[in-house]
Amino acid sequence: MSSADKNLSVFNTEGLPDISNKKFAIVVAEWNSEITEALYDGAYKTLIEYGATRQNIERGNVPGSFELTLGAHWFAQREDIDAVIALGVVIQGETKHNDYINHAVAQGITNISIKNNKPVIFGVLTPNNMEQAVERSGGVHGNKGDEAAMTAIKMVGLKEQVAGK
Ligand code: RBF
Repeated sequence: MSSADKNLSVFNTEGLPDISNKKFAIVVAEWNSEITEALYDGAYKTLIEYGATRQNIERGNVPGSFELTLGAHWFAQREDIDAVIALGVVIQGETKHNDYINHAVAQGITNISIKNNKPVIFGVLTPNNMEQAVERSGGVHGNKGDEAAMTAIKMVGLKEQVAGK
């Protein structure tokens, strides 16, 4: 399926790990908050739907997507946290900053994921306009927050598999 047709809320759920004792942190950018709140709702509900408990999901806010890296790093450094989900939206065309922000955050999230040896998920929408953002935050293309949460769950499972647990 091409990425343009993909529904972000439809996934293969075979072999998911037991996450009832796993801790998740969700870091949410406040910029474009009408979209990022919808991403958060999707991520939270997906974690709960697949077995996480409410007390094992923590939330932290950052002003904009650029700050997601450091916010996520602080959570990722905590030993009790198993995975971090970083949520933001940078609308291309609205700002020349988008390239810098997107690249910096993508690179930053990759770095802190490796540095902390745990999943840190890039749940940042990079749509061309607000309409596309709405379509991907609970609209016709599903919700990027759902997909980011499912990615976190799958990576937690893979880490256990590789560790032989
Ligand atoms: N943060 C976002 O999460 N999404 C954006 O689309 C976004 N656009 C920005 C455009 C400009 C011109 C500036 C200066 C900042 C933008 N930010 C955006 C905020 C950025 O991630 C960060 O919070 C600020 O740059 C910190 O001062």
